[in-house]
Amino acid sequence: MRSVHYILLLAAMLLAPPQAYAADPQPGASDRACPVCPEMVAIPGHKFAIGRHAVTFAEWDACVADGGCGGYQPSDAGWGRGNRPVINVHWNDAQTYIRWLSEKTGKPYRLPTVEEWEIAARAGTTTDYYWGNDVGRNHANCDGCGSEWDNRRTAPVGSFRPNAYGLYDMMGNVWQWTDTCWQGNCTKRLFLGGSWNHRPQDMRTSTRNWFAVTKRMRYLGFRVALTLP
Ligand SMILES: [Ca+2]
Repeated sequence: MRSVHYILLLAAMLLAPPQAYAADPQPGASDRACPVCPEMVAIPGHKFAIGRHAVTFAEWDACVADGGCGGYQPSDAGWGRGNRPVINVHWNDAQTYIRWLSEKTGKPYRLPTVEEWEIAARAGTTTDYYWGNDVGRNHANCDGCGSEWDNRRTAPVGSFRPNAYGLYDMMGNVWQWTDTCWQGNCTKRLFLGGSWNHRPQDMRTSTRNWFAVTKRMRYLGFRVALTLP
């Protein structure tokens, strides 16, 4: 079944007309500003787009190879780079990537606010998880999600079904930094989404966590946002 789904998905991707929101953003339209730039999805009813996936090691390493990101090469904890979400990046590290991406493309990339992140994660749902109120089995990667990566390591991005906006891994896999300061103190920033190493309930958007902007963890990454005209 999995391979049939994959082939159908591949066919749909190949046959679908290219969509670009550059001139007139349509909700759900996606765009990639450069070959190594994150694919961005326009959120319906709002003037922002957000990454379809968390920023990957491949995307981070492209920044480093291009002379950006302060030359910092985060450890992958021995799990592999490529299509896995970048980890061991603190909030200030994320800003170096965003600076590089914005300069490279001339577009105003940034981290999403917690409010934007929640809107994107919920995708119009009011349930605890975007797939329902029950964590179920194999909807995400967390400590108790029923995936092969549970409580062991990150999964390659896009290993689970996306939410209704076509966003992958908005719950589980890695927590994701936001732009929002902790109680007005901007030396700490909020992050959401839970991780491979945390309980199912931590993936709920009502769970907001925070760290100092200099804290690097192997369960914490980020996803970029983009203000649309
Ligand atoms: Ca754990």
